[in-house]
Amino acid sequence: MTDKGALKHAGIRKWVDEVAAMTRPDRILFCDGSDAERDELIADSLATGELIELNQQKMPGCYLHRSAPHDVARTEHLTYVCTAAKDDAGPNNNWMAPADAVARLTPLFSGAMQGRTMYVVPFLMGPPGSRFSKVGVEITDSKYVVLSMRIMTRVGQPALDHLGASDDFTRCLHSLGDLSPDRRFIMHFPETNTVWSIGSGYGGNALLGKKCMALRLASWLAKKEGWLAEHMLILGLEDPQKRMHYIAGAFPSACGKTNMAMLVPPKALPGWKTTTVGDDIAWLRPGSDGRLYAVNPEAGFFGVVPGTSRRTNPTAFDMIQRNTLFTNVALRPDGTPWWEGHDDPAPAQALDWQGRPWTPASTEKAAHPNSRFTTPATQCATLSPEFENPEGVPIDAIIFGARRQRRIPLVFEGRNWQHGTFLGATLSSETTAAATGKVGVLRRDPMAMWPFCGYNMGDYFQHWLDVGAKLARPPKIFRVNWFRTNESGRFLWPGFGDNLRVLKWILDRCEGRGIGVETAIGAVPTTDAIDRTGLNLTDADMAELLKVDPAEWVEAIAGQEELMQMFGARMPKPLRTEHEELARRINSAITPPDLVGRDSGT
Ligand code: GTP
Ligand code: SPV
Ligand code: MN
Repeated sequence: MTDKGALKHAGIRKWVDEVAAMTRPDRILFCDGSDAERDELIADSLATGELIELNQQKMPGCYLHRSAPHDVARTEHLTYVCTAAKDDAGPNNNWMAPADAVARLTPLFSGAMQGRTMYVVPFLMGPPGSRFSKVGVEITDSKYVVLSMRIMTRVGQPALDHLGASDDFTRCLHSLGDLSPDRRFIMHFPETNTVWSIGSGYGGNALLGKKCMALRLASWLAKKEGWLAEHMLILGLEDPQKRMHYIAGAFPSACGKTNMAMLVPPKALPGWKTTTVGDDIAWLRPGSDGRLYAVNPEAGFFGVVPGTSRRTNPTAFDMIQRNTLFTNVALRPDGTPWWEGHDDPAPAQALDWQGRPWTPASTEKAAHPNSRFTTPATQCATLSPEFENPEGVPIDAIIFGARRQRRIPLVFEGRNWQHGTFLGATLSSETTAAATGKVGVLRRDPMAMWPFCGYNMGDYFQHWLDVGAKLARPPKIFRVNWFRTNESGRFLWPGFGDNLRVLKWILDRCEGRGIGVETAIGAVPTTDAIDRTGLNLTDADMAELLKVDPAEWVEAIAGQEELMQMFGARMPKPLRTEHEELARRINSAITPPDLVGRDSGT
């Protein structure tokens, strides 16, 4: 970390000067990504209380950060896409005219860094040397953001090397402001490749390389350039015959991407091996061989802590024992973190995520439900050898998953790319703590991208169809649901490592094996098509997991009609056709043709 003098790039210097004139920091520091810089940032953060040291004997390099109590998740109602034409942002985004957004935020940024240090963080999204990688520069007044960006992206020289003399970098301006939700905005300007974020120090609101750049702005760019920026994990699975298969999976926030990306195969299915390429974002491009290739633009994992345990996700649990930032977890007297779903029982006493005394008798959670870990990808024991492959990995199957207590079977298969795109476009999920607002409310979340698509989603659906048309060997597309419950609210499916059993069926189907029955919604496995070796799951539960009840789908079709109308003329015709086709199939499943025949005959 050096004074701004070390900053050679003219375009960055010019922009830093402009921002400094507005925000008036006491000092400007330029981040180089070095270990010395990390030590200095940590020492300063410990001194100010922005970090709390965890037990360094048990968890070396681990620290706790407590965010402001009203700043614990993404705030979608304060997130805008600012395009010249409102229709380009679409009904899926809050919109403000670019000039109005600048006028609204300039007073908030003016003098916002007085008494503070401004950090200039050049970062690279994507592997060094890849023609697909993109450079951003984040200006921030938060040390926690700098420390997090150093884990989540490639900071310093790799970014400057990639940029060279070019001025083509995303301008990411961030200030904590006063952390008040009343003066918080996350503004995207895709037409000028810029993000302005103020008033939050948390996650996707503040680590601007992630959702703001690598999804919202990247999706806009991807539309122009013929690729896809998606909210997807990338998993490599080696089968017992030692063949590698890659699966990309889109699940809404806190619906299982990190866990699937690090899945530990069940003992009863020997010979399977997991390799992790990414847990949150995939940049996908058609390759010259007609296949779809995926790159993970991130360098770390910003994962949900609650529920992470040796039992559910041993790979993640081991990965976060060192060099990890914990945000909003509980603190035990021995200086180690704790959270709901930890293997250890609740401690007799602890400090909760806000630093208040907590005991098992407390009615509130010890860790915030959206508490997170920030860990370098290199600490993941299953990290793929292809993690930094500049061309990415070829995708065999795409799966769309969501949190659905009812109606949606454990797995089913789309008939082709167009039908698969329809399955993604009609995804809905029960809301989670990853964004502010009520939890457990069913909402539309097409492709798990509703909060992250930086342009009109009608155009985005068309873009999916266009990309598919360029693929001679498109991935097969599936829907999954790990979260179906029985009447008493218990999850029917064991989930986690056992999800491999479903992935195995998916890969079988990709190779023309695997038994499925055609239903109105797509091909569903028969009850014995999913390998249940060593699993204590009754035939009745399996049947319930795979059940397609046409009567339940009538309501779904009505909901899809709303989606069609919301996008009006921008909804691609082929997806309307798929919607009508589903309605027709469900109708005839409810009223079988032979019944109609008999009725009319009497
Ligand atoms: P973001 O980082 O917000 O995008 O989330 P994510 O999709 O990576 O979700 P993650 O894997 O972190 O899972 C979120 C929560 O769902 C955690 O509490 C997990 O324990 C739980 N979860 C994940 N997979 C499963 C599963 O297969 N079954 C069940 N029952 N719960 C799961
Ligand atoms: C999500 O909400 O999907 C996340 C966490 O991955 S955040 O970076 O805050 O968006
Ligand atoms: Mn996410």
